[in-house]
Formats: sequence, C-alpha cells, structure tokens
Amino acid sequence: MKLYRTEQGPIVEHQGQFYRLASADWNQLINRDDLHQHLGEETARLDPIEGFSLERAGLLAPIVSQEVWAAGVTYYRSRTARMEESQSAGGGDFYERVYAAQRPELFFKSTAHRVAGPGQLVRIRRDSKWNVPEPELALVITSANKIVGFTIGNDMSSRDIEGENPLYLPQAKVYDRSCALGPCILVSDVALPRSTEIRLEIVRGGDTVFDGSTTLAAIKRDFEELAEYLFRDNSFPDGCILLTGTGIVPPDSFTLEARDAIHITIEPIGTLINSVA
Ligand code: DO4
Ligand code: MG
Repeated sequence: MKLYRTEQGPIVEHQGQFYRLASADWNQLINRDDLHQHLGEETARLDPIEGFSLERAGLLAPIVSQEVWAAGVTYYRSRTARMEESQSAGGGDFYERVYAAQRPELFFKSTAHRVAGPGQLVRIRRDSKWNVPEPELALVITSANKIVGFTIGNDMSSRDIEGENPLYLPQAKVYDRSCALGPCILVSDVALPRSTEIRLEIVRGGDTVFDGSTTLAAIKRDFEELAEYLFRDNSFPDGCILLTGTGIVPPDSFTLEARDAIHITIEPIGTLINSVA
C-alpha cells in the first residue's frame, strides 16, 4: 500500500485504486504502529476516488513535524569515497573506524521546512564547489520506534566541505533544501528484500551524465539496529524519518550543476525526481 501526502490530504493507493482518508492529520496517521492494518481497514470501508490523478492532487513531501536523521558510512562505497576526500585533512581514518565500529554514525539531517517534495527544487549551497546527491532508502519510524514504512531520500552533500574537515559535516549536510523525500510512503509490515535496487540517474540538458545502482544487500547495518541507536535517550513525539546511507557515489570528477535532474528509483516505492535550483 502506498500513502501519498497531497494538497487534497492523505491518499492511499491500493491495488490500482486511490482512496481519500477521512483523517487529514498526517502526524497522527504516520505515527500509528498499526498503520498497515489501519490503511487496510480504511480502504476496505471507503469507495475508490473516480478519475483520480496524482499530478492534479499536488504531491507534497511525506513529512510535517518529523525530524529527518541519517545514517552514514553504511556501505563500503561510502567509506572509501569519504576516506579519499578527507585524506589530506587527516580525516581518512575516521571513516574506516566508523564503518567497522559497532556504534553507527547517525547525524541530524533536516527539519520539514528544509525538505523538497517530489518535483521540487533541491539546492547547492553557495559556498561549495563539489556536490552530489545521495540516494538512500528512508525508514518511517513511529514514536514507539516501529518501522511502519519506507520512502526515498536524497541526502544532498557538499563533498568539499565535509572533506576539508569531518567536523564540518553539519554544514555539508544541513542547509535549505538539502534533503528531498517522496514520492510516497510504502506502508508495509515486512522488510524489503535484500535484492531491492536503488538506482540514481542524473540528467543534464537531456543527457544522462551519471547512472549507478546498488542493492540493499550491500548495506552493512541492520535497520532495526540503526533505529535502536537513534532512539537511545532520544524521543520523537511525531515519529521520525531515518535515511539509511548511500552506496552510490559518482566519480570524483563529477559535481552537480544548476538544472540537473536527479532521478532516484527504489521499486516498489517509485521514483523521486528533483531538479537542482
Ligand atoms: O560521514 C559522512 C556522511 C555519510 C553519509 O551521508 C552516507 O554514507 O550516506
Ligand atoms: Mg548520506
């Protein structure tokens, strides 16, 4: 079942039909531990909407009051890219250590007002010259620390800033429109298969300038364990969203440019598309 946040309120897609939920409160809805069962009951009770179009409904980012957090260096590819970019600053060793350590790297990524929804613009910060999107599976977690769904996240990153000094990580990661989420929440009681593919395509002036993919099998961490660390002595009254790290890093010669279109696909969630402002 897919749950969309739209200008018309929450919409559920189930077996090819769309349903408008009676409850319009997004925070309460996605904080339900029984979300999958609840949406099943609602769609059984409601009539499908005739002639519904997602485009006309006005898709919004699937977030209202939740914080977005992110896990880092969960894939070997991320470890290696970061060791290389921070080598001259003496930071290389940290990434090997955090990749191998029991405690994961978890960092604050975004508040809702900094998040771009489907089709909206993401940004490159003015004082950076080397920027990449990070395509990541995002977990939707309730205040009781239950993973109730999955969405797609883009953890936009300024590689020159984080490479200059690992202590600059918050500046490389957190700025207006540095995060994108959507297009929906895949609400599921079961884990996604390890064969699930994450694909990143970057299109410039009609040409694909980068195309890469990975699968969830390449991630080193267990999602429940990441969530357990995040919730240690940390409360999330409306639940939260946790990006699970990137396994796709374009070559060092690549940097994003204005008007690049970033396509991130994770089936069965869908494709999140954002252009760079
Ligand atoms: O440690 C820096 C950030 C890592 C990250 O965002 C990732 O691996 O996805
Ligand atoms: Mg990341």
